[in-house]
Amino acid sequence: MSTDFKPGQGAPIRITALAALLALSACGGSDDDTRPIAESCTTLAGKTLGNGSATITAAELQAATPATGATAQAMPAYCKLSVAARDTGLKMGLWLPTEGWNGKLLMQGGGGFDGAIAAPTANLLLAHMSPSVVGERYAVMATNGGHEAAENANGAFALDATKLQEFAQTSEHRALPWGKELVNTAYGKAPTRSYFEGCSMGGHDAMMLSQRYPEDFDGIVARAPAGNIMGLFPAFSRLSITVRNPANRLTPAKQTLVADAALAQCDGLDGLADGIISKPAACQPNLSALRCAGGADAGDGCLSDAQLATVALVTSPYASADGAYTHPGYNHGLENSPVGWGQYIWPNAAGQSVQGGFADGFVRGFITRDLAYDTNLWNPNDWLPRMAEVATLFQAFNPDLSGMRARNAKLIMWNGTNDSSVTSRDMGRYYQATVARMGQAAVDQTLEAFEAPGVGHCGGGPGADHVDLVKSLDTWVTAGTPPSSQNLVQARKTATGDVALTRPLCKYPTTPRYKGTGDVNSAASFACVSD
Ligand SMILES: [Ca+2]
Repeated sequence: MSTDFKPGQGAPIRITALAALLALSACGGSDDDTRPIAESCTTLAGKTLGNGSATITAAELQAATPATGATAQAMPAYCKLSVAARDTGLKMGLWLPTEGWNGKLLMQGGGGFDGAIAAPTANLLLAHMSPSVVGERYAVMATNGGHEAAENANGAFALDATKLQEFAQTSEHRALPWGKELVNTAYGKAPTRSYFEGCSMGGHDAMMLSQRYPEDFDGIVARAPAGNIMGLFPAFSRLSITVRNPANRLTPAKQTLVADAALAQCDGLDGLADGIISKPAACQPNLSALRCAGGADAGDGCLSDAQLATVALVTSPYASADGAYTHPGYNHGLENSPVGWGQYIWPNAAGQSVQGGFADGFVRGFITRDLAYDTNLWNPNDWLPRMAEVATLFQAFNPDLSGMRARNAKLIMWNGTNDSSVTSRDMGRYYQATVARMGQAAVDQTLEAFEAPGVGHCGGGPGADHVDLVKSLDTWVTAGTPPSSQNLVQARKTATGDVALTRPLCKYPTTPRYKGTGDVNSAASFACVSD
């Protein structure tokens, strides 16, 4: 006999028993008491939740793992629940610590075009995950964004209006109540706080949740926050089309000419020539000395006019004809690095860049809805009505955070200054827009933004990229102390997990400046300055 609730039959005995248990747990015991779940975990498989909107498709116990050297922290034992929506492709994973749950729920964002559920990780070298999520034993949940990765090529999933909507906006908002319900079912207690952390497209989702669904989370961490997604993709498109032409590309030697020129003119602006450009806004290097005589390509010792134009295009703003979609361009720095411009901008041997792969998917699946469309021909200005339709779902650049402000919820933004996917200039633009919209005092209660100088997309590079922003967020939410008052430092780690250098986490728009004396690898030798 099914244990599912059937309308008109009254509640089955199991649910009555559960209600009695809940009542008991509410009346007796200390606040720290939660129901032990190691034995009940696997019995949850097959049950429905969300008033029948979803099913628990699998429930399994995952054993704890010990710390491994300096690179992997200890992983607690989890009850792992897999959930699938009954009506769409939306799936969710939920990891419930079987012992020592800290009473809080954290949702992780996905990346790229999603299509997979990101498990909590104990890898301390993955900069885009706050280690306290595992170390402090949060219940962790994540979604697949509403579709499977097999549908990502050419953005094909976006041909389906429901999948487009769930990916662009609603997957986390829809799944969160399932996570809260299961936490309550499993532990007999609702989470005391619910947080979100995401990077890249997960950072986009963090911004979407902040603006459209401010009731959902008590605090949000947005790393590489791609909220201006409708400006990002046209910028991806124009750069990827440009570098498909071999004449517009830079050999590695030419990339290094540009990188060296940028360092020569910009590295010392922060008081220390350390390979880290900490004041990207002030870094506008003059590259005229790199021009080949006559402007035609004359080998690796100089740049042709076409190559100089490519560099200028990378760092220049974009705007659609109607001004609705804009992008501020990318910062100089790491022009010759695989974690800088080499990650998303420079193409492979076939002429395709990572930006190009995502732009192709956006143009084909989201905009033209033609999976064979020749993306080299795409001009956003020819597609403005469709851009507007998609923007309604997808864009997350509204500087009005009054919904979060009203609930005293908190938002932390973080972006590497040499991210060649999500430009940190957009984080600065967004921050300034919130100040213009809400006023500095209200923004200070709701939002703090941080640049990570010399850091690429979600991490990597010569700069300091590791900082536990979830821990900082939790302190802000529960104790009222904003991140900028927590004396936080970011660290760069070696491949074996050792700290190579630290830098202060400077609240935007301040930047770290070397004091002139002291250990150049220590954050204590730097001050956050506004000059
Ligand atoms: Ca420097």
